[in-house]
Amino acid sequence: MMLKIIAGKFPLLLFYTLIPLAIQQDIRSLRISTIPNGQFSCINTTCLPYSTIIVSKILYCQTNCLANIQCQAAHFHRITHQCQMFSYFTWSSASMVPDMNSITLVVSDDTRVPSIWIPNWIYNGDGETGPCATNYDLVHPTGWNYDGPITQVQYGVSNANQNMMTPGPSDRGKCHFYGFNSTSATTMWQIVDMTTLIDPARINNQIVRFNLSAWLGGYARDEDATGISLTFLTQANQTVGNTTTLGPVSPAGRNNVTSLVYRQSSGQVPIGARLFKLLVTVTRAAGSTNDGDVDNIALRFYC
Ligand SMILES: [Ca+2]
Ligand SMILES: [Ca+2]
Repeated sequence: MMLKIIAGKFPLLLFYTLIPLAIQQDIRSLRISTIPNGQFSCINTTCLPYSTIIVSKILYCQTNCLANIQCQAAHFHRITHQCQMFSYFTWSSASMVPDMNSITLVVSDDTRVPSIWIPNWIYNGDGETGPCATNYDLVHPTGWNYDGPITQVQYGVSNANQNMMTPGPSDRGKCHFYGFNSTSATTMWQIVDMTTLIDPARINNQIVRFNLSAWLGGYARDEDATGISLTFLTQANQTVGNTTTLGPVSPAGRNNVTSLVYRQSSGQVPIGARLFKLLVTVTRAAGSTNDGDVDNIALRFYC
């Protein structure tokens, strides 16, 4: 008999606390997958919790779910501290809705194929790794390939549009990316081999899905804008499947206000895909500076 938590950070005490629960109920070996910043919703069926309780921390949401054999999944909300427990959950019947205040917990037994959920496959998607410009200077984004002067810049830098008060993500951190002084478009990209953690057979069985999200924006009525594209590649670097895009967000798309707005898209990883290319393009259309901005770029896989 064994009980494991395969993701998330939990005190070692939890391991010992939960073993008696497993023994007492003589349940099978269990594991809990934690899905940060995501709330599941059912695609084709009514999806209501069988029980909702208020707990002070996520740990208690986990223990309540594990203590009840009926509980297949739970959803913990960081603000309301609501712990909703569900008696029915399958990956094929659920879709994951990004919500930075939510954590989804999924219980499965060890005999099942483990689910995949990697928190974020984009390195430094939030601009918080490595240096960022504290003045109107060029600082290339850490961990990204780039073409042109795309810059990792601190919120609040004069001439760099976004600050801590402009509309955008609440978890914006200190820095974001923007186009700086490029005369036309400037880009940054990452190419990542998915098979380091995802079995290619699961991709070819069409059970691996993705969710791509980012906060895109710009300056007032300035038409400079940022767009993102996600392309899947074969082992031979040939494009496979459709390209998924976010943005670019026009001034009208952000109500002509200097801001970052949330965009996301989900889909299925196509058969034959082994790598992905995530490309960010910041395009100057007006004025002397390239005022397209982006922060919190995230790509997640699940099945
Ligand atoms: Ca950031
Ligand atoms: Ca401009």
